[in-house]
Amino acid sequence: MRHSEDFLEQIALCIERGKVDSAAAFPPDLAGREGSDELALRALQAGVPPADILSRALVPGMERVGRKFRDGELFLPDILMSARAMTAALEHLEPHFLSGGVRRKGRVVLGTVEGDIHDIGKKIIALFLQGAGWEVVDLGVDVPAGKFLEAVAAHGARAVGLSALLTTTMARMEGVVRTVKAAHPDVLILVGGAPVTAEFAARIGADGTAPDPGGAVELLEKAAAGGREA
Ligand code: B12
Repeated sequence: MRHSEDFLEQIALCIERGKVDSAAAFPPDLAGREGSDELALRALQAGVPPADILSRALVPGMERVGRKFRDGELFLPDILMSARAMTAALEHLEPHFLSGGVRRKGRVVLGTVEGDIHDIGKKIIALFLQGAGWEVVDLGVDVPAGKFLEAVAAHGARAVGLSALLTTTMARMEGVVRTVKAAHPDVLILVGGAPVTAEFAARIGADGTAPDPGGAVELLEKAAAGGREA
C-alpha cells in the first residue's frame, strides 16, 4: 500500500513540476530523474489502479498547478510543461479505460469550444465515457459551433459534450447549444469545465453539467434513459 502511495505522490509531483520524462531537461533540479511518463507506466505495472492514478495523482497534481498559477508562483511556460506531463501519463492510462467495444451505448461528440485550447479535462471525460461503454468522437480544441453540428450528423451522435475553461469562451456554449438543438432537438448536450455551473447550464438550454468525470457518466446515462433533469 505504501508503495502505491509513493507512486501517486511522485506522479503528482511530476505534474506539479512539469517533469515529463527522464530525458527532459526541465525542471533543472530534477534532471535525470523519472518523469510522469515512466512513473505512470511503472505504477500500472506494479498494480496501482488506473482510476487512482487519475483521481489521486494527476488531477490533484494539476489542482496544485492551478493554485500556484493563481497565486503567481507559476507562469504559462510552467503550466505548459505540467500539461505535457499530464498528457504523457494519460496516454498510458487510456487503454485501461477502454471497455473493449462490445456494448456500445451510442456516440458522444466531445470538444472544447471555439477560442479555448484547454483539453485536459475533456480528455479525462472522454476516458471515463469510453470506459462506461460510450463511443467518443473527440473533435479536439477550439471547435466552432458548425463543426459540432457537422459531427453530430456525420456520426449519428446521441449526445454532445462541450468543455470550456475560460469565462469568455464559456459564453460560446450557448451558441453551440442553439445550433445543435435547432437541427437535432433530441441530441443531449452536456456542458462542463471549471467555470460552468448547473445554473448556467440550465440557462443556456443544455441538458446538464457535472464537475467531475464520474458525474458526467452518471448524468449522461440518466439523461439518455429519459430523465433529462440531471
Ligand atoms: C493547464 C492550464 C492551461 C494550459 C492548458 C493545456 C491543455 N492542454 O489543456 C495552457 C498553458 C495552454 C493554458 C492557457 C491559458 N490559460 Co489556462 N489554465 C490551466 C489550469 C492551470 C489547469 C486546467 C486543467 O487542466 N485542470 C485539470 C482538469 C482535470 O480539470 P478541468 O479542466 O476543470 O476538467 C474537469 C471538470 O471541469 C470537468 N469537465 C471539463 N470539461 C467537461 C466537459 C463536460 C461535458 C463535463 C460534463 C465536465 C467537464 O471534468 C474534468 C475532469 O474532472 C487552469 C487553472 C484551473 N484551476 O483550472 C488555468 C486557467 C483555466 N487558465 C486561465 C487562463 C487565463 C489562460 C490563458 C488565457 C492565459 C494567457 N494569459 O494566455 C490561456 C488561454 C488559452 C486559450 N485560448 O484557451 C484561467 C482562466 C480564467 C477565467 N476565469 O477565464 C485559469 C482558471 C487560471 C487562473 N486562475 O487564472 N492554461
